[in-house]
Amino acid sequence: MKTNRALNAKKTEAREYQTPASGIFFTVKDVLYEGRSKFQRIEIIRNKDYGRVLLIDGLVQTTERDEFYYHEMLVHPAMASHARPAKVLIIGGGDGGALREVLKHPVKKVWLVEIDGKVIEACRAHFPGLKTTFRDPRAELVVADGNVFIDKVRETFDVILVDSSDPVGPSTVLHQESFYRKLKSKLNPGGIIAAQAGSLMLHLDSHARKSVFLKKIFRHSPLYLGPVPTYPVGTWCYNFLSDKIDPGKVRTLYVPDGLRYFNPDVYRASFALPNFLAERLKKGK
Ligand code: AG3
Repeated sequence: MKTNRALNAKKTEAREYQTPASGIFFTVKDVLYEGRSKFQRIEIIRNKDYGRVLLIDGLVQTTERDEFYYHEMLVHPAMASHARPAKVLIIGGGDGGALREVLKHPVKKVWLVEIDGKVIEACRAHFPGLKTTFRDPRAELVVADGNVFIDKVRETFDVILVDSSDPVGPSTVLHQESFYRKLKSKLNPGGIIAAQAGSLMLHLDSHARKSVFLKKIFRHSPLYLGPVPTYPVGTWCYNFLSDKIDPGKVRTLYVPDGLRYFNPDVYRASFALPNFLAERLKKGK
């Protein structure tokens, strides 16, 4: 198995090559965790500007400084659009950030299905802000492959959130038609799925390819955007998928107190797409 390291040999710097020719780097204050699981290489370092940074196979997954941009935008558009989300499923998201955001809503139960138990352990140990989240009695942690879990699970859900990695490499399956069909079969009437969809600039092909099949599966399948400073090119895309809820027509949003990024204006603005993306989606593949 080939895995990429972010740390250099002297462990003074961690970098992600976003393309072979450009990327992002962090100087290292401390290395908090370095390990390899059955699935991937996990590194947690500390940086002066971004605090703790989690990298998996050399790709930035989350940083203390900007994780709320991503987690609030992955979770709240779907959760706030649903009048009463009681049962929620998160696929991926072993760092616990998405779980923390879901738990800000009055949900009954949240399942978090992460393939790699080592990611959960490492984040629990080294991201102190997330400890209590994992202890919430409404949360059930399942270490399993999301794609297999969804075949077997008997429950159905009001909201499903897909907090995967990029639409290339090991989590490719979480960006395929068959997976979305399975997710839909586990969605309650009126349910909503939100999925991280990749970078605005780097994953255009993937957005175009996915939009073709998502349109066939869901009545409403808009993409929405949000900034994430440490992800490739800084702007990130998410899929909003539902048969019932059209985000353009939602009148009441259920927004928990104390959020740092998300609010009703951000919600509305996030569905506005730049021309090059809208045109590409219209063209399909
Ligand atoms: N999920 C999305 C990470 C994608 C980042 N891609 C990259 N750096 N090339 C991260 C999990 C956060 N809960």
